[in-house]
Parts: sequence; structure tokens; C-alpha cells
Amino acid sequence: MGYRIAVAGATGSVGREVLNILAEREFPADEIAALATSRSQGDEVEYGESGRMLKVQNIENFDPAGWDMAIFAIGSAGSAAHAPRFAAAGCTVIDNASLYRMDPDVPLIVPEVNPEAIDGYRKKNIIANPNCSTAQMVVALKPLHDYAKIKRVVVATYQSVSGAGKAGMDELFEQSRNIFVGDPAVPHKFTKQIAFNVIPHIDDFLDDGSTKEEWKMVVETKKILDPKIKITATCVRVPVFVGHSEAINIEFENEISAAKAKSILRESPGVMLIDKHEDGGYVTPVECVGDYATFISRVREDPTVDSGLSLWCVSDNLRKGAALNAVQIAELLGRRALKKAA
Ligand code: 2RA
Repeated sequence: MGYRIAVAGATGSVGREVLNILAEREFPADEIAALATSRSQGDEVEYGESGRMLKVQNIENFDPAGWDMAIFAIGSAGSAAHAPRFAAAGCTVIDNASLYRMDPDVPLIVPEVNPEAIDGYRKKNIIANPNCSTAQMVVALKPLHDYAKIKRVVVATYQSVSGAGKAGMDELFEQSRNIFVGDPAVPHKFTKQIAFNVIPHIDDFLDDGSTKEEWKMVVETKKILDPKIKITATCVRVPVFVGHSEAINIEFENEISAAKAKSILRESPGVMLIDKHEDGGYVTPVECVGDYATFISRVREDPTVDSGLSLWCVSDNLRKGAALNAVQIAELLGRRALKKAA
């Protein structure tokens, strides 16, 4: 017997990826419900490339009783409105929004990093999916932390416009076209022109001058990996459609060489090491699109500290940064807790 699983936000870019990945990975689903707001009610979405079409149901009227789990990709307001109702009905919510991530009664899970934390889901029947920039970074950091204990991380991100949803992708496309034909590139979604530019600002500003995106990288990494790690982040939007990149500098308590780090990363779950010291011997965002892995390149020692490394990390933000991680949590939940299917 398989699961009854709902996908809320099924018409959005992350929701569609969730359906693609459930189908690709042959998730043991007996029944799948595609949910969205009333605006999309009656639309159809495809279950992966199976040709099987799912009719979109209005989440407002959906009764979650008898459903095993629901993956939510409907933003914090949608999660606030519906997650407690689903959870109370016995349907475990795997939430992609930021709303519950730092709730001490909600586990924040990256299955390659802290699968054991999932057992805490029973308190609220909700599990949180981390922010995209955090997810790929902790996959890269975890095996190195296990070996040499990380003291401090300095990260700069290069985040694609799909992190801001379809509107972000449309804006990059429109502005690029406008610039080519001599029309003005007016910003709507982003705060400045994104085409042929970079913007050092993602999410709201905080009182200390950092942004909420930067804060998320700090607090989520501590919750998932180790509260003792010091982290400072600068998050930047770049004119790339899909795929977040990160330049990560790591300082360790114990000694670790670049060669040792590479041999560890080569064997680490979720990691693909592509690191040749030659032209093109590294991964760029366009190459990671549609892939599951967190790609690591440019691993090298940092001679300015006793034990330090710098590396380059790239991943599909709609997949490992959102939909894939959520589906991996659903698989983990099935294996560890619900145990209905193999
Ligand atoms: C972004 N972190 O890239 C967001 C998406 N979760 O804007």
C-alpha cells in the first residue's frame, strides 16, 4: 500500500517541480492531489512527463483527513492559513515556506545532513524545508564538518532569478529583450535592473544592515548543522534563470588539506565533485539545471588561516533548493515514520 500525498501550490514553479520529481523518483503514491488557490481551480497539471493529468483542486475546500502527507509550496501566508488545518487532520505537512523553519517544535531537514531530526515532526505534524541557499551549502559543509569541525564560514551567493518565482524569471526575460530592442528595462519584481546587472539585495533589510536572506543562511545552517558554527553571508541576485552559486570560505578547528577534502566530498551523499584545474573544469549554473546534485568545484586551501578551504558550490535551486529536498523529506518520512511502503 502506498501513500496519499497532496501538493499545494501545484501550478507554481516549485509545485510543478515537486510533481516532476515525485514522478521521476517513482514515489510510492496511491493517490496524488494537486492543490492551489481558487484562481487555478479546474486547471490541469501533468504528473511528471507521464502524460497523466491532475485536475487542480481549491485548497480552501480540500479535506486533508485520510491523506498521509502534503508538500506545501504556497508561501508563508498560505502555510499560515492551511498548514495547521492539514496537520491537525493527521496529514503531515512538508512546508517550503520560511514560516515554521525556526520554530523549535518543527524540524528543519536536509536529508543528507540531519535525517535523525525528522523524529521531532510529531510535535506539530509539520516539517520545514530550508531556504534554497542554505540547503545546498549544508550539503557541502556537512562532510567537511564531520572530518575537521568547522569554526567559521564566509559565503557570498550568486542567486538566480527563479528564486523569486515566475515573476522574477519573466522580469529577466523582458528586461533583456527590452535592452536589445532599445526599450527601457523597468524593474518591478526586483529593486533595480537585473538584466546585465547584479543586485546585492535579496528579501527585506534587517536593522543591522543585513538582509533576511543572509539571516536565513546563518540561523538555518546553525539549526541544521551545528549552532556553534559562525557564519557571515552576502546574498546577491544575478541574471541567471535557474541555479544558485555560492563562493564559500571555511575555517576549521582541525587540519584538512584540499586533497583530503576532495576525497571526502567525492564520497559524500548528494555531492558531485567536478574539479579539474583546467579551462571549464568546474560547474556553472546552466549545467546544474534539472540535476539532483550539489556540485562542488574549485576546492583549494586558504593560506591566510591555520586550516581553511575555499570552494565553489552550484545547485538547481528549484530542485535541491526546494522541490527535491521536499520530496526527499517525504521519502524519509515514509521510511522512518509512516512505513507504509518499502
Ligand atoms: C531566493 N531564497 O532565491 C529565495 C527563494 N527561496 O530569492
